[in-house]
Amino acid sequence: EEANGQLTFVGGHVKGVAVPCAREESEIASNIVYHAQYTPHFYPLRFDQEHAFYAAAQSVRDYLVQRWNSTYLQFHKSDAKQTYYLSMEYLQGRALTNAIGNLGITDGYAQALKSFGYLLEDIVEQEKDAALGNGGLGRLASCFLDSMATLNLPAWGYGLRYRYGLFKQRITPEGQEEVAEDWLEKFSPWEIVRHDIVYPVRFFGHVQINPDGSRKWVGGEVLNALAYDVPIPGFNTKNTISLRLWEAKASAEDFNLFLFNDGKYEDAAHFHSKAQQICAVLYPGDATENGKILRLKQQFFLCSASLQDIIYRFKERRSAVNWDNFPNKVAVQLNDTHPTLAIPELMRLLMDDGGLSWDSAWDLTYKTFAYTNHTVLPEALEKWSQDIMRKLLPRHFEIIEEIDKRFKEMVHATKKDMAGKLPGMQILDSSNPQKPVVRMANLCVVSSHTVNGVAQLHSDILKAELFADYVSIWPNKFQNKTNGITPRRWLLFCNPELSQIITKWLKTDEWITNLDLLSGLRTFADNEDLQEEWAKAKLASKNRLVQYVHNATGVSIDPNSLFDIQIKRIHEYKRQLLNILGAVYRYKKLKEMSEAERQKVTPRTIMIGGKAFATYTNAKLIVKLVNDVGAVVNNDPETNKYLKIVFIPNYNVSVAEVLIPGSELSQHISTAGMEASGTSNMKFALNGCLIIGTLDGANVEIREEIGEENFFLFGAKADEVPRLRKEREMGMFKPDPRFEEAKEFIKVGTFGSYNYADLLSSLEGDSGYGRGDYFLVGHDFPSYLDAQSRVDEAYKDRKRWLKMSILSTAGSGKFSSDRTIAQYAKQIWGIEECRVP
Ligand code: T68
Repeated sequence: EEANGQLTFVGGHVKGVAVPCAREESEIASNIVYHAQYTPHFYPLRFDQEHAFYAAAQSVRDYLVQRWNSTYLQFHKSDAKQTYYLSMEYLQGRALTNAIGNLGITDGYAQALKSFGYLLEDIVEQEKDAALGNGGLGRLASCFLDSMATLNLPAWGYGLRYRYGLFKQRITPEGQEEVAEDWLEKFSPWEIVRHDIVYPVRFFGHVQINPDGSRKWVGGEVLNALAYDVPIPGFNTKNTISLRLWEAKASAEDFNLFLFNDGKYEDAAHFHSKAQQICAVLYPGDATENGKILRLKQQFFLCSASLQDIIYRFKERRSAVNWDNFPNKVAVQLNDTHPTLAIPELMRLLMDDGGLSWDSAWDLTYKTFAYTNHTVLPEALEKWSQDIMRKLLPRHFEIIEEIDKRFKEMVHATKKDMAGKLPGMQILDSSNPQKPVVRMANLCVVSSHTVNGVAQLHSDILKAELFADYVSIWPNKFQNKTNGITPRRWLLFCNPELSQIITKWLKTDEWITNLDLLSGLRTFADNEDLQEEWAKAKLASKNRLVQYVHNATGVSIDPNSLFDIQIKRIHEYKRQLLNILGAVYRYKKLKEMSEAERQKVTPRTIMIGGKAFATYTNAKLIVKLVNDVGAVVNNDPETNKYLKIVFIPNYNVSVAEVLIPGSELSQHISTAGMEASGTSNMKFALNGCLIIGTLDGANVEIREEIGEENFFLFGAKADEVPRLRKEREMGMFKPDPRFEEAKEFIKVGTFGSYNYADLLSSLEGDSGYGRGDYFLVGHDFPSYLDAQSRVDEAYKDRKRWLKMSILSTAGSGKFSSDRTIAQYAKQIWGIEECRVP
């Protein structure tokens, strides 16, 4: 409050006019004050941490808007070929640290906020995670956007603006509870609504045949797609690309005033409520028919709006439309099969709106699309009921039938020897007359010029198994693009201590955009000075993690114990059960030891975090089991100096940013052949964390890069798995007594009264649904324990451990998403740099 009785903001002392996009501390401070005053979302007499966050974020947005506009203009003027990444999911996490870091204004913001009495660390904590994704697939899309911008590539992302993203996980005595997470509660300061970018999207209706034989989709319900842009800044470049998220809207004309005035409020707003349903939640449960239709509507909504926008931009950039040029200007990447409907939608737009013949439209469509597969799990391969598809999208169903028919004709005409394989290859599968389906992966393979897997082993499995028959038809269609992660978010910003040390020892910070330079650390892996600095940085991160765990769970953990972490979606194939059974065995042995024996044991803190899909019973039981085990173990005064087991609740991107820098060992222990790639393995290795893991997904390549002596390997190999399953079915499996001991210790009620017999029975029996240990936990258990003993031994030798840790970081260069995206750009998309001067 000033002397004249006027009320003013904290920071109101800052003089000078707001200068958007300033780099001076005092100007930045003015900009923050400006936004606090003139972008009024808050009660004006309050300038608390939350208000400071929103004002700061809005001032940062000014830079982004300016750069976004220059980038758009640059792409427009150069008319470069542009990639459009279509994904139903983006796991963006928080944006403030990343934005100011990429713009190079972190210090200015830290200083400016300090002048108001705030710490930047506290202000960034105010931001809610944007969690418009489930897991690895969504986070990969977000890392890719960061790399596309940083590499100055003409590329954009398209997605959906879900009102509620991934649920918040609450842990109760019953286990996991899902709560809707309102990331838009206050509003998101990063998105810019584009009221002038609106496209109609139709559902249902019927196909009209015109006198000239052409076809038109008419009738049904029409909703509008409205664009929201989230600017994505590149690192150390002006280029700022866009993540365009679509929201569904009904038009004013669809609001029935007559019904409303008649008191029928719900009927009056019928279409408005239909529109709201589309973007209400990420991955609506699809157990019911309604749920299935809604999910398919979401997918089509993304595809139709995005393709209309792509075609609009193609036309905007030239005076006369020559469709032949379309694939020279447009590349579309399908992030798994979820956006497959973009294929028939482009066919429809080209033929029914553009007047092209089937052959021309097909030629352009084929040259436009490429498809990335992220899984070989049969239950995750999308199949849509033909009945639902015909009803919701009658014209697209016709087009899919025609694609299928022509594919079969082509095989009969040119690949006669493959005709016998058509039942597995064709798109429409009507083998079960009760439930005829459309196989989306087959549609993608048949209609795309390139198909890729996400790690070498996975791509090899695709070629040898899932897509083997297609390889004989199109031997050159299949590629590998090993996943990557952005080193900005996953090292530079989340682990500033380690980043500084790396820059100091490499004498350059160019590793930030050329991650292969990390290999330069190998020379110093034995250097004691580096090792001491390295250990100090790790301890600082561990201490931050100790604080975090205490705040989140109330459990105190010892920063001198070995921090052992497994964080990922809870799934039986990822084998959190193997981890917890190993932990239970460790606890039992500790109980049996004398105190003198215990003192020789390497103290451990095992942390497990992850969300279970709401209807996945066994995954939810695993969450409960970990919590129940932790409650007993952590409160056992005899052993809790040597072992703690903590379930980290509500695992998400910003939690990962605290956990990964503080980790020393991380577990990537899926049944070989089942994890397509994994990407957190790359994040851990990059942060100097050692890996215990199977030869699965990208683990194989990580181990190659960092050296087998620096990787704790165990378990069956992918090519042994089918035989092991068969032997099990034939009753030939003899479980290790230690495995039986661990299970028994749970069954007798050591960890409470809940009866885990149902969960544990999945590991028992020879075969059968949910039985017979499909994921080979029992088979791999002894070699897992063995690898864990090697970990304990290695940790006792501090110098050796530090060396291995340094070599992990040094060998992580390959796993930058900059490398991955550069390969996509060159080998799939055919696009080149287009840099804002
Ligand atoms: C993951 N897949 C793979 N799927 O499991 C992982 N699925 O190995 C890989 O590293 C990652 O993709 C990136 O390539 C997923 O995350 C999903 O989230 C998903 C979502 C909806 C439907 C099916």
